[in-house]
Order: sequence, then C-alpha cells, then structure tokens
Amino acid sequence: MTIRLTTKSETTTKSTTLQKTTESETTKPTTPRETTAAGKRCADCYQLYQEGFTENGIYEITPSQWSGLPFDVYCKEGWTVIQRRIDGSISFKRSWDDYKEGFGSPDSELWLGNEKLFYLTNQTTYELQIDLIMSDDTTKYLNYDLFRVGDEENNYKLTLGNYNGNSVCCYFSDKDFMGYHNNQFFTTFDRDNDLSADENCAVSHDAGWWFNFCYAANLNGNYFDTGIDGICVVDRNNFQYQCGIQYCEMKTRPLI
Ligand SMILES: [Ca+2]
Repeated sequence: MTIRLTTKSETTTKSTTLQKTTESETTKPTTPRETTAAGKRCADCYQLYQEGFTENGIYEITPSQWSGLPFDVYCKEGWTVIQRRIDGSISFKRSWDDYKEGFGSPDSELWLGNEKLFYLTNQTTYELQIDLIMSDDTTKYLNYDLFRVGDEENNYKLTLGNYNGNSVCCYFSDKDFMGYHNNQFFTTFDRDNDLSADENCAVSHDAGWWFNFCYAANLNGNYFDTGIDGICVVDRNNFQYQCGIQYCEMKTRPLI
C-alpha cells in the first residue's frame, strides 16, 4: 500500500488532507521548484503562499537568520512540512548530527533538520500540526498554537502551546500526546538528554526525538514495527499503546 501526497484541489479541511491510494496510482505530486517571483527569498511556505505560490510542491526557503544557502522544503497550502513517514523507505534511527542536518527528501520520508527547525520556528510565533493515519485507517490531527525549537546549545528543546485536535480515533482519554514532550530536549542514540536515568530512550525506541520518560508519541519510531518501538502514541494514564501508525506528517506555519 502507498499513501499519496495530495494536491491542493483534493483537499478541503486540514483534518482531511490525507488520502490513501492503490499501488497503481502516482505516489508523488508534481513538484514546482521555485523561489519567488523576482528572485525574492521567502522565509517559509506561508510567505510563498502569500506571494502566489499556492500549488503544493517543493520550494526553496531561507529563514530570516539562516546564514546558509536556501534549502528545499515541501509546501502544502502555506504549511512547511518538517517530518513525514510514508513507507518506511529510510531509517530514522539516526545520530545527533543526522538529526541536526536533516535527512530524507521533501516529497517523501523526511526529517527537515533540527538546525533548520531552530531558524524556522524562531522567526515569529509558529503553530504545529500533525496529521496521522492510524493502523486502523482512521485519521487524526493534533494542533498546537505554539511550536518552537531551541538551538543546539539548548539541545533543540521543544516548546509547544495549547493543544487542539480531533477525536475520530482511539479510545484514549488523553489525546494530547505531544504535550508530554513539551519542554523536552532532543535525544539521539549518541546523545542522551532524556529524563530516564536508566536508559537512553533513543536506543530503547530506535528514534531521535524529544523524549521525556520516554514517550507518549514516538513519531520517528520504526515504520514497520507494530510494537512499542514503532510509530506509536500511548495514553500514559493506562499505558494503552496504538502503534503501527501508517502515515505521519508534521508541518508548521506562522500562527494566523
Ligand atoms: Ca537517559
């Protein structure tokens, strides 16, 4: 099974932007590669969208304090996609430097990179949205009205605002899965910044993430793993896991 990235015309609301297809259908959208008209550099996909680049696809952005070259991102209706799990084609069991730099590709599986996330999310107040297709094919979204990633000196600390989301899936009483990771540092197998004294959560659960003790959402877990090292959310009130999440996309834009 493959899951197709949708085009703008196929989408209606932010909670229904994910669409599954059969193997015979295309897996990638057309990907216009543009900066902007007149060569103006844009700080994020929202600015591009406002400049008239409303078609979903790959664009270059340059966050305001970013000193490097413009870099490619996938833009989706003004959102900048920062993470995607779609088919398990690449490993997310990666080092600190890999997560710092980013890996994957903008129109497939992706981690944008913690350094880029720092520059991107500190330009103004950004929000975060996470779209999921669960193992039982139900869709789910989580939205936070603040999303900010600290710099490397602060171990790319995660700051989240208030939660909003749907409840189409799950029996969980607590659906604010990412809230458990608020104010946590990033941890990888080679750099342990989590709150578990007895283990490195990145080693235990095969992912780089803002681990706490260890997780309520492990969206960088093993794609094909339906156990607790997979892509999972867990209600920590009763430790009921829902793993084997088949699609995950994290995206951000300025809070409107
Ligand atoms: Ca630890």
